[in-house]
Amino acid sequence: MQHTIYLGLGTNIGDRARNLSAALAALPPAVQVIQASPVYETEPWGYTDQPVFLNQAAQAETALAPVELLAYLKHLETNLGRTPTFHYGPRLIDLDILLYDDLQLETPQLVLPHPHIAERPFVLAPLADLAPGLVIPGIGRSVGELLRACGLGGVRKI
Ligand code: PH2
Ligand code: MG
Ligand code: MG
Repeated sequence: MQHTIYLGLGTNIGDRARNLSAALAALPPAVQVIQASPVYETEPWGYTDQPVFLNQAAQAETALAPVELLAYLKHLETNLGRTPTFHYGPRLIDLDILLYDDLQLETPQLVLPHPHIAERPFVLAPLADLAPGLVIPGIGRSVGELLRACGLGGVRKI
């Protein structure tokens, strides 16, 4: 059975545009991309003393279960050249599961929807380009509403 997912992509090391396109190209066949958002340049959030990011969102379909999808994305990050840094630190590529159908899940490994989805303009802005009316499970507000509430501070479409 196919599931609809939304992924958040982020990068702030190396050839950032190339990292995003390499990640999208590497997702199939297990993850089929339906649409990818425009790319945003975004100020670092959480830990600010690091280079600016490029962020993007993608809508995709997969038959993988949530924890399988997480393992697949981690494996892909490593294959694309990501090496471990510190919490919120610089990364060559970050592939986060933002939404998985309308699933709400809380395990030590994985929380869905993504726990910070409602407060991060670098996630909401590209997501709003794909699905402004999508209501976030557990929050009950649409992506567009959440983006208006948190504002576009620190993000610009490139
Ligand atoms: N990812 C982080 C921490 N901070 N800031 C921006 N602008 N974009 C990110 O993707 C990002 C971040 C941890 O995943
Ligand atoms: Mg992340
Ligand atoms: Mg991540």
